[in-house]
Amino acid sequence: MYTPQASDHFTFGLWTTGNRGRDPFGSEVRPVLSPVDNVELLGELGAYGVNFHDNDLIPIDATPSQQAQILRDFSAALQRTGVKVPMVTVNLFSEPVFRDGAFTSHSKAVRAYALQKTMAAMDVGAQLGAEIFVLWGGREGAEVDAGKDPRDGLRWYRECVNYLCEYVRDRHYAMRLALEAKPNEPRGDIFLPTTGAMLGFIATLQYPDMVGVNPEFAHEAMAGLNFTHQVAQALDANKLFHIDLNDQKGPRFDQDLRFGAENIKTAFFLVKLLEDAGYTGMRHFDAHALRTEDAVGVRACAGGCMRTYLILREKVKAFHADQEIQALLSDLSARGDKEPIVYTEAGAKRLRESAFDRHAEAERGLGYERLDQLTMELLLGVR
Ligand code: GLT
Ligand code: MN
Ligand code: MN
Repeated sequence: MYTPQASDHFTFGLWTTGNRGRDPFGSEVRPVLSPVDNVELLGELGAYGVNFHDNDLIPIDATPSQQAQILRDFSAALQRTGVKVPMVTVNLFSEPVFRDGAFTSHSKAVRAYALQKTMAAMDVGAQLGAEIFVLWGGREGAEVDAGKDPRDGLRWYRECVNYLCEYVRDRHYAMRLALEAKPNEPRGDIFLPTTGAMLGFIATLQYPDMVGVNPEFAHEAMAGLNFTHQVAQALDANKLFHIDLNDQKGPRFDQDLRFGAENIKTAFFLVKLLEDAGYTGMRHFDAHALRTEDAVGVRACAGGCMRTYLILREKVKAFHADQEIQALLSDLSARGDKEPIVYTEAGAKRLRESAFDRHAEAERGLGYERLDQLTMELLLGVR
């Protein structure tokens, strides 16, 4: 029951299962996992797909013939394992040239180079069938507000995203862009720090229909936000193009923990939201094994992400089938009819003249304590 199927659309990044455990205070603890071995691993674990940054697969200084050889080997591994490439992204954060931003750099030459690098990554993605291109602007931001008018940053950001949409259209790529927000790290303050901010920005673009969001659990938790609500807003706007699932212990450095490792109730309501909404996109786990782990721990992390998702999906079914929970919910929905509130002049006049007993309506409690306890008991396995 908890064995991943292709139809579950579980994906990982080369940078997640291939994460070597480096942190700002210590070097790598795990050996290199080649892209080909990584694909084999994901195939064995039952993942649907693999995602990567351009330089996770092709080193930045690779010659054209080296690139061709890497792509041949990688494609052969994909063929052998049946693993797909649903999403590709670009690394616009590691190179020193991007130290003050890529799309938001003061330097027009740097912005142009960022576009060049992104177009090349899009070409690779299109060749491998990727339909989503993620943009995570980790270096787009500031520590010092004297250095840049943030409005300039946003204007340059917009120019670049518009440019990339034009490129995708020109090339007839079946590719949509997904913007990933993060409040901070590596920058002191990253521009467009939350999914809600991204949604506002998307509305200002030239081709808003081509651009959506890739919310990450840990990133919204770093900002102290309710991830499920952020994702709900993205779904409501038809902008949930992709999702990064992991976990995080509150506002601190980005932990990218195994999905469900910390906030099990939020993870449950997130799975419920995705399943109830009929979300058909990829469920990407942007999680990596703890630095304490070896190759066995890497498997435990990736396998655990998928298994927890599937367990929670069963719990969602149990929630919908639980008579006591459903009785409380129907009691809530019985408090008013489902007709939308629509303005008419006559209706507004009637409403203005009608009497409303605000005390009577405010008397009854909502029953949320009981509902939450029942949810907890269901999650804890005693229901
Ligand atoms: C980086 C970041 C992730 C993003 C990746 C995509 S890169 O690992 O921390 O959240 O999803 O660029
Ligand atoms: Mn992410
Ligand atoms: Mn993260």
